[in-house]
Amino acid sequence: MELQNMERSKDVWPVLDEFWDIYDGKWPVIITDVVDKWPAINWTKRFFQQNYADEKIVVKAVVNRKPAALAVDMDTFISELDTSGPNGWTYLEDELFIVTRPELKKDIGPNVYAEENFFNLFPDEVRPWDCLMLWGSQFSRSSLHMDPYNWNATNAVLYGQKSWMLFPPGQDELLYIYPNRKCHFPLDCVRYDSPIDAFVPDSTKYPHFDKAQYLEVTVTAGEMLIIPTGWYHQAFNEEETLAISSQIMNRNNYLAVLEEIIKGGNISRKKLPAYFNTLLPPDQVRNNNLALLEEIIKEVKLFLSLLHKKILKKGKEVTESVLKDMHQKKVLKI
Ligand SMILES: O=C(O)CCC(=O)C(=O)O
Repeated sequence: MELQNMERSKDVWPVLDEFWDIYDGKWPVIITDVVDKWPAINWTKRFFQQNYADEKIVVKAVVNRKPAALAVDMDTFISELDTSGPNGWTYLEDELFIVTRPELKKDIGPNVYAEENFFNLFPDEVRPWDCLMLWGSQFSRSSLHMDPYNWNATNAVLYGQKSWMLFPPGQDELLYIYPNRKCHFPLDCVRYDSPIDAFVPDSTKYPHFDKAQYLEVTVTAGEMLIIPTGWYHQAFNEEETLAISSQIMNRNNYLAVLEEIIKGGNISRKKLPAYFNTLLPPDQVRNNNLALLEEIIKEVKLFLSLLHKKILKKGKEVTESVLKDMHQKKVLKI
């Protein structure tokens, strides 16, 4: 059943609290007054061809019937973009391309809706990569999934247009979510994936899917979708589309994120002090109640200090090895 309540923000929100009260961590919203001011809005295919033709990027592919990530030259990827069809498409999904190039990173932002982000408190070794580059040919798409650590996601379209199916929380059975999957990250998490392509669902195989409630929207160049914690989502590129996604952990969803880190087996609940999780609910972190915000930040720091050194060591090793493999054009494990 399609839900009808999806909004684009007005030009400027009167106050940020209104965004936090109504949407953040609760309901998806399209923000129209942020991305059009980023220097990255001027990025073009030509710009990447002229400046990065020989650099390695990571594309999603299927190798020996298994999903894999393949490092190829930017030029090779660009030459494939125009050969896509409904049954074969190409999708650059690269977590490192932008963050490892300061001259590109500086073109992303500012973003007032993501300024409060406790992921910045995470140790470098396990902090989720920011600014995932998503450049897909027409017909390319993501899977139907919920994000790692259950963060709030932002997805900013620089050019092209992207359609979304967004499913409110609490519908795992209708979406046939695979049980007991892990991300296998150094800071591990539960993986929430559906086998269904929500844009062309197979109703014989997944007969209950059509009872699921969803929102469907199209986001165009210069707009940014914010997907709240707990919402399953799938994207479909209606035409060749370049987008940047990032993740947010803030006052409204930090407990959900910490819970996923516990569920990932990284920290035993028993290690946490008794007062953990007894903070006032997020509604009371309003009106610039800085003292309470400070308390939350202290809690998050304490939680992170309990991460075992082994996890940090593994995080460092994995990053180093991905960077090395990329330079050798290897098939990367995903
Ligand atoms: O833009 C896309 O293809 C989907 C991105 C997404 O869902 C994600 O980054 O989690």
